[in-house]
Amino acid sequence: MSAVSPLPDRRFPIRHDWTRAEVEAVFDLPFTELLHRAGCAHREHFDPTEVQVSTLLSVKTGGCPEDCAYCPQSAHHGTSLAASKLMDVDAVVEQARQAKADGASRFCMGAAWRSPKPRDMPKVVAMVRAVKALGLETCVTLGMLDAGQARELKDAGLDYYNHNLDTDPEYYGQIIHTRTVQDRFDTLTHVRDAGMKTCCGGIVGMGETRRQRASLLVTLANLPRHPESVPINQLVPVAGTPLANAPALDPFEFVRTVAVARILMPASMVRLSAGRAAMSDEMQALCFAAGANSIFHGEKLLTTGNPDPGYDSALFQRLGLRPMSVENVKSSLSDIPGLTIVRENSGGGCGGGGSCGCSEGGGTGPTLAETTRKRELAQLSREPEDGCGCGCGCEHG
Ligand code: SAM
Ligand code: DTB
Ligand code: SF4
Repeated sequence: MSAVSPLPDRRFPIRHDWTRAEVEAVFDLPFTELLHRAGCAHREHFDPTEVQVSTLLSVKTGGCPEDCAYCPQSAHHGTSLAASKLMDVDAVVEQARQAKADGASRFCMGAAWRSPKPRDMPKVVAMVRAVKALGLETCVTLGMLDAGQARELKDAGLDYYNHNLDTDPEYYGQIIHTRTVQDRFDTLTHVRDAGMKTCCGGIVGMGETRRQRASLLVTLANLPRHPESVPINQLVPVAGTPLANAPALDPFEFVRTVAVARILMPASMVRLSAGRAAMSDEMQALCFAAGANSIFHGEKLLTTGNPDPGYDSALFQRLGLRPMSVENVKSSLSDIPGLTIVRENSGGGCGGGGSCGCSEGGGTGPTLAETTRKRELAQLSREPEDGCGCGCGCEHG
């Protein structure tokens, strides 16, 4: 038996230099291979039996001036949704207290705004302070923010700001006409600069191609900092919206999207977000196996349905999953010491041609099966690997 050599620290480091071709190759992996790799990435940063649980509340519903094609809250579409005013702080706090009692670690408040008006800010700030005082993590999603508004929310104790890119920047103009993707980037910059965590993901099933799904995930992963939370929403088709009759996406394609998000952003919470009510138990289980480790719990999302809370608890029990405590949530992305930051392609490559999802791209090398077998053997026996040092177990240095 040869001497034991330590395994590389991180086989799935934090990278900001993904190319679309590389990510498309990850998408194209055989399904079980993709899930295996996503599972490895997940285990490198998290306990895969723990799922972070958030509860969502619409604090200001409907009548939104934006024209997002997917959204039932847009005033541009003929949905039957009644618009309502910003809720009172006490009523919001009561709901947050209940969410905590039901096991949530984070409380997310959403408003159907293009951006908050100055007159709205004091009430939102009071909501954030009060919810934070309950010992919950706080998240809000209010549309576009300027730098001052972001600082105000940070000072109130806001942990996360949810602001999704929603789709491939090149497809964006077909889904939303009232703002640009650059507006989205600007708000994300203000949120990061104010010192808050970002919750930023997208929607799949809006008629986009796999290439466009890959492009959305590349854009997210190549942001200056990975969003600490990455919601992957499946379109909830709502009558009256332009996407009401969008053709349903193959469930395996949704699971693939979750898996690729996990590989690209290994230390982020990947949230199995909207659309769970339409998913089978088996599909949700596959999403957890693919690295999803966060959900919305509660009978409603913002305006549409979510699985019954009792049903979710039973599913967790059947799958051997448990809610993540607030303390463990805090050990995500920004709190892990010593994460490798790889900003540039290091050349040479492991031979996976980028398809193994490791930090080394390019080159020619062993087949997928060889790579996988060698990696598993290396893990089991902890014998020295004759690979490239990227940890993928290949034979090219
Ligand atoms: N108005 C703010 C904004 O757009 O940023 C915050 C609220 S908005 C409803 C938050 C997110 O909900 C959107 O970015 C989108 O990802 C998601 N969403 C809205 N309608 C959806 C639908 N029908 N299916 C899936 N996700 C949806
Ligand atoms: C996110 O990405 N998904 C949530 C949350 N962020 C705010 C919203 C889902 C909304 C689904 C449609 C609705 O219920 O209105
Ligand atoms: Fe308004 Fe947000 Fe809905 Fe777009 S997604 S219409 S910005 S509430």
